[in-house]
Amino acid sequence: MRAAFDALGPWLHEPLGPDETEPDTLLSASGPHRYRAVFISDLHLGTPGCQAVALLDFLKHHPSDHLYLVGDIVDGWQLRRKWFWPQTHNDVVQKLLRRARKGCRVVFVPGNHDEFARAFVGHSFGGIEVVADAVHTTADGRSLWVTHGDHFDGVIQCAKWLAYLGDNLYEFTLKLNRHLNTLRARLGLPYWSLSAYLKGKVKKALNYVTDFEVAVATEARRRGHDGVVCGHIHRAEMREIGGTLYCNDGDWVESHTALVEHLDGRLELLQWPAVPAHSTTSSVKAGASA
Ligand SMILES: [Mn+2]
Repeated sequence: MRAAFDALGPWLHEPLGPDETEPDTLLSASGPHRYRAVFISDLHLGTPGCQAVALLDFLKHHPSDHLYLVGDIVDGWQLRRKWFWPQTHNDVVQKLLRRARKGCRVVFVPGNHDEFARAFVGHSFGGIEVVADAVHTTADGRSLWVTHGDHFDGVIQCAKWLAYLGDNLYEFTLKLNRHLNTLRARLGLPYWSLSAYLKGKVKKALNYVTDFEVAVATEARRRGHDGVVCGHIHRAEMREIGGTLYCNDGDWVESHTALVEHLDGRLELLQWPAVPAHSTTSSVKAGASA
């Protein structure tokens, strides 16, 4: 571990200069694979949890035409409580600015932890556009709605109340079940568990992640898009929900995950190692592309 850390030394401690500590060959055919778009979120810069070193390494190896920063990039909530800003976090910001300067379209969609940036929607900082939400059209013509996703917390809070009511309803069904089966017994019918039937449904209603995913995908469809790219819940995922493509690009606190679009429009979830191994990225799971 120590050796790996020492090996990183040179570029850990040497700030990425304004000009170009990285050779431009990185962008040539012999360099790393080039992507059409990269989506990352939940970096939480300004907190000790942010895996800035792994992120710098990932960015270096994934040049792209578009880069979407899908919210919770800088953790304003934590910074207000306790200032934490090491050199590596500066390096990330410099890297993002440099990428914009080099012709990559960098779009920043603020999240709840960097909601201070929502006051600057419509402006741009050093070429980084700040927008409330975005629409990305893939090379194969799919329309993806790009949003952080925290606005759906309210919807899910409502869903929790419904689930709570559902729970009380469950108590009621237990009673109803007893009466129902007394009646069924009198009629000579076998026992049937209404409560067991409903229990599964209530359990499902209590599943926050599922609620979030369904709520976001439903709104994307309502807005007329083929899919959605979001973050917020720190859970990378890509799957169809009711005919809408739901993509969550994960986070850079625990999972080091990103969503990428290949030049042909194919989308893929990538997981990058915590300690840079300078190897190829691995898919989060087999077949996690669409
Ligand atoms: Mn968030």
